[in-house]
Amino acid sequence: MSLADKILKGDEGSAARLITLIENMDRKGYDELTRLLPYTGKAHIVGVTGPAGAGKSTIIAKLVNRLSKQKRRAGVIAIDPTSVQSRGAVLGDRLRMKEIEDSGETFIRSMADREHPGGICRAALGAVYVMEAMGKEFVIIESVGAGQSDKALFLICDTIVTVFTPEFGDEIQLLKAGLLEIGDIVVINKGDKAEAQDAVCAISGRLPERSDGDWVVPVILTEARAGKGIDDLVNALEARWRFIQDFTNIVRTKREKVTSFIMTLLKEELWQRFFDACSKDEGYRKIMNKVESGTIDPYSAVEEIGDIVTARLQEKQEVKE
Ligand SMILES: Nc1nc2c(ncn2[C@@H]2O[C@H](COP(=O)(O)OP(=O)(O)OP(=O)(O)O)[C@@H](O)[C@H]2O)c(=O)[nH]1
Ligand SMILES: [Mg+2]
Repeated sequence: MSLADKILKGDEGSAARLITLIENMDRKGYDELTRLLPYTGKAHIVGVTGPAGAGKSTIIAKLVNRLSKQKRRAGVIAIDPTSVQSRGAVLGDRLRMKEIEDSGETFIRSMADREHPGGICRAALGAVYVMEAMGKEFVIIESVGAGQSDKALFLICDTIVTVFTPEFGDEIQLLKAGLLEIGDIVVINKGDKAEAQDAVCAISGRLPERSDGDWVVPVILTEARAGKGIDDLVNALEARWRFIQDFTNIVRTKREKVTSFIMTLLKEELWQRFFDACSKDEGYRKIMNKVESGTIDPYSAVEEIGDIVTARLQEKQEVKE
C-alpha cells in the first residue's frame, strides 16, 4: 500500500513520513501528495498568530481538546520560531503541545524554521493537504506572525485568529505590528489580568474597516490557562465557517490564495536559482566588479544583470528546441 493510501486511511506514521519528505523537497513526496489532492480543500484551515507568549499554544491545546470531546478531528501545525526565540522557549512550547497529543483525534506536527524562512512556509501547505486527506475537519497553524514568510503562510488559511494580551492593548504597538488587520477573530487572552476588559474595549474600537464583505470581527475574552472563553472561540469559528460557506465562493478563494502562495514560493525559488547560476556567470561577475570599482551606477548594473538572465533563459530555450 502506498503512503497516500495509508494516509487516506488515517495512518499517522505515514502522514508524518510524507510531511518529512515534503520538508526535504523530495520528488517521491510530491508524487504521493499529488495523489492526495482530490481529498483536499474541505477542512477549515485556521491560523493562530500573535505576539510571543500571548497564549497561542495554550489556546490551541484547549481548543482541540474541546473539539476532540465532540469527536471532531483536528490537525495542528506548530511552527517553532527557532530564529526568534531561545531553544528553551521552543522546548517549553513542545511540552505544552504534548497536552493534546494523547487525545486520539488530534494529529500534531511541529515544524522548525530551518536555514531559510521560506522552508517552513513551503512545507506547511503540504502538511495541510496531508491532514485534510487524513480526514481532519480543522487544521490549526500556530505562528508568531512576523515577517514576509508568515504573510505567505496565512494565504493557506481560511480564518486568522489573532491573540493579544491586556499588556499588548497599547494601540501604537498593535498598529505597528499590523496584526489587527489580518485577524478574522480577535482573542484577548489572560482574562485574569486586571486590565483585560479595558483591552477588549480598546481593541474593539480600533478594528479596521474590512474590505471583504460583511464579516464582523468578534473580539473574544479568554483565560486559556483555566479553559475560560474557549467555548466562545469554538462558536466564533463555527460562525466564521458558516459565513465563508454561505457568503463567499470558498473554492475560488482557496484557489486564488494558492496562486498567490505559489507566487511567493516562486520568488524564493527563482532567487535561489538565479543565485546558484549567477555566482558562476562571468558576465555577472564582470558587472559586479564594475560596481565595486565605481564604474557603473547601481541602476544600470541591475538592468544589465537582468539582461544576462534573459539571455541565459533564451539560450536554454534554444537548446531545448
Ligand atoms: N495569566 C495567564 N497566563 C496564561 C494564560 N494562558 C496562557 N498563559 C501563560 O502564558 C505563557 C505563554 O503561553 P503560550 O501558550 O506558550 O503562549 P504562545 O503564544 O504559544 O507563546 P510562543 O509560542 O512562545 O509565542 C505560559 O506560561 C502560559 O501558561 C492565561 O489565561 N492567563
Ligand atoms: Mg506557542
